[in-house]
Order: sequence, then structure tokens, then C-alpha cells
Amino acid sequence: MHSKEQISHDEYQKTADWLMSQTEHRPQVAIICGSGLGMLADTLKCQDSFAYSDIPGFPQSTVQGHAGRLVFGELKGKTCVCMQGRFHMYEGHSLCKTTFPVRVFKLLGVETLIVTNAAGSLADGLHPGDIMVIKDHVNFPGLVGLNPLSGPNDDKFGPRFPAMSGCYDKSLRCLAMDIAKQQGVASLMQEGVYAMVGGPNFETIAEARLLHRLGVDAVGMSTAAEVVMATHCGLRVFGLSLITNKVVKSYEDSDRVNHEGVLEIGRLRSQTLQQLNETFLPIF
Ligand code: 6GU
Repeated sequence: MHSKEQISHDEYQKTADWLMSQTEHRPQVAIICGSGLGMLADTLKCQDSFAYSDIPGFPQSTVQGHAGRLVFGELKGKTCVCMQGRFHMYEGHSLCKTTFPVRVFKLLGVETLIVTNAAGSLADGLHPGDIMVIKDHVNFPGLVGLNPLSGPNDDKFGPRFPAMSGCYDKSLRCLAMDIAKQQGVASLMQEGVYAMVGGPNFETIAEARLLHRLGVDAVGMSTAAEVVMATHCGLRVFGLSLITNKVVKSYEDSDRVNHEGVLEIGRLRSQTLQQLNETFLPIF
């Protein structure tokens, strides 16, 4: 299911052309909202929104807490397109389907991609409710060949062997930390390494320990594949993980992570994330 599917340039273009025929917005920024973080889209002005099911060529989202809408609009003078709900590998989508919107954004003229997700923390200093600015990632599916770039390369989008060092833009990361200081929320924010795993189950204790030893600060089931695709086609990327829970690393710990708890922390921090975004967006 995950390997051989290919999407042609024409298919991405058809979706982009359809969207451009339905809205006059021409976004510079695309935002992919993670679990429980979709409320950002609701704050866009002059909205044009499209259910994924109405967009030709778009995959369908199946997870609770993910609305499944593409919202265009203005936020503090920047034209944005916002995914309320993303596509995950564990839903059974091929990786080129989960990353389909990224190339569509490129064809819409987007220059910067902001990715957010809900993640479990492995680092001792990262607590539920903290925000991690993604400095780098470990793409576990990618390391074993589950990569959206597998198959013939489409040179119109980017090179066969794209570099991934520096894929999380340094100036955007510095700017985000500066804004957090200005807004008095610096104690909630730090940089770290995100790992994407396939899911849908959360980690065993042995897996959690392994990730911790490898230098992973937070783990989740998304983002890395989208960022690989975005970097390949030259988008500038900024990523945030909202820490929703601690990953259980001890056999003595009786805590269990659950999806409802993940969504609840998203609601708790929506205000802080909103404020950060409103200051951040106009100035980069
Ligand atoms: Cl603990 N693990 C994974 N894989 N994804 C998560 C998570 C944990 N918490 C939120 N998302």
C-alpha cells in the first residue's frame, strides 16, 4: 500500500488550478494544523473554506479531532492557507497521499510552510503544555524506505537527492524564540528534535527508551514526511510540537497516554499558540 503509488505533476496542478478558480486568495504561507490545533484556521479573515471531500484529488481525513477543511484567508496582513486536519500514514494513506497538499501549496505560490503537531515528550525538561520549536527531525519511516520521494523523481519539483540538513529554517526558529521572550512565554518554549513514527499505537516502554537514547526529544505520527516533501520543492519550513504528554519510559509508571488527553492539552494552549502566531506571521 505504501510504496508504488505515484502522483503525476498534472494531478497536483489540477487540484491547484481548481482551488485558484474557487478563491481569489493567493497564499504566501501554508499552515498544517496538528491534533487539537485547528482553531488557528478559525481566526483567518475573509475566509474561503473547502471540505477535503469537495476538493478534486484531495485525500480524505479520518481521525477524530481533525475537521478536514482547507481554509484560505488573511492573518495579520499575510495570505494563508490552513489545513484543519492532516493525513497520516496510519490511516492507510500512501506517503505521497499524506503529503499531497504540500506540492499543491507549492503550485499555489506558497513560500513558507508552518507545521504543527501534538507530540509526546521524551526529554526530561519538556512537560505537557510546553511548546517545542522543531530544530531537526528523525524520519523513522524514511530511514527504512517509506519516503514520499521514493520512485521516479519529478525534476519540476526538486532534485533527486535533496539535502535535509537545515530543513527547519534557522532564522524562523530564532524569531520564534525572540517572540516567546517578548510575550513572557519563553519558559514554555525550547528547541528540540522530533521523531516521526508510523503509529497508530503509542510506543512501548522499550521503544520509548530507544528513542530517548537516540537523542529524540519528542515523538509523534506526522510531520517529517511533509517536511521532506516541502524541503525537496524549496519551501521554507517552520515547525512546532505541542507537548501533550510524557512518553512512559519506566516499568514502574502506571500512566497511559490517550487521544482525548492529547486533544485537551491542545485546547489549553490554543490561546498561547494563537498569540505567538499573530506576532510571528506579519514579520517574517
Ligand atoms: Cl506518546 N507517541 C506518539 N507516537 N505520538 C504522540 C504521542 C506519543 N503523544 C502525542 N502524540
